[in-house]
Amino acid sequence: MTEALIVIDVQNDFCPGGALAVPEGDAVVPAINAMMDAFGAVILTQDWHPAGHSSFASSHPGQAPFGTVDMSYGTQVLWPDHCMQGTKGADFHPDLRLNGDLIIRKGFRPAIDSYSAFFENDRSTPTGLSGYLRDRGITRLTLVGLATDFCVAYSALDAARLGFTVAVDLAACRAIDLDGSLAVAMREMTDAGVDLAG
Ligand code: VGL
Ligand code: ZN
Repeated sequence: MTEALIVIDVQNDFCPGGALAVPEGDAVVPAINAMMDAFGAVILTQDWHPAGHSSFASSHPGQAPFGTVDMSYGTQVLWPDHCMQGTKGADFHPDLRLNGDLIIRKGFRPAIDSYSAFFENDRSTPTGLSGYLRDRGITRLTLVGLATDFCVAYSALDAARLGFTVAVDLAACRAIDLDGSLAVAMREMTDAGVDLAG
């Protein structure tokens, strides 16, 4: 049976020197490259924001990065401008193998953020990935990439909710850890039945 490797947001802006650098973000690249051949399907996600995206602090006068605002779909963390469409920051890390079957872009709607590979942050607008996986008969997923406590965790929780069998290989993930967000994410993933390997 086909198992998919879902590689979350291994992009320059999430690596050291990038606009929203995750500590040791680039350290996941060799591990992920080495894993790819063991999976029957490899899917890459790419955070892909238009200029002026509503998740950027710069779009909210008087707000600073890492604060929060209330949006129609709930609380949204405000980020530095990052992963803007067509910029070097939005490119995949130059050493990441790009032998994926599918690249799924997310966060392209100006008024809503999308951490998860499956749903935007309203937890209901689909990206289409679930249908793609189901059409290919894929029921088991391993998630890796950046950041453990945001896009990886949201993707893992949505995948579990959708009925996929989900593992997160923590050795091939790195976290932002904003105000305890990593501990919360770990507990939520454990409670959802996600296998936290690595
Ligand atoms: C991410 C914050 C904003 C992530 C993306 O990939 O975890 N985090 N956009
Ligand atoms: Zn983003």
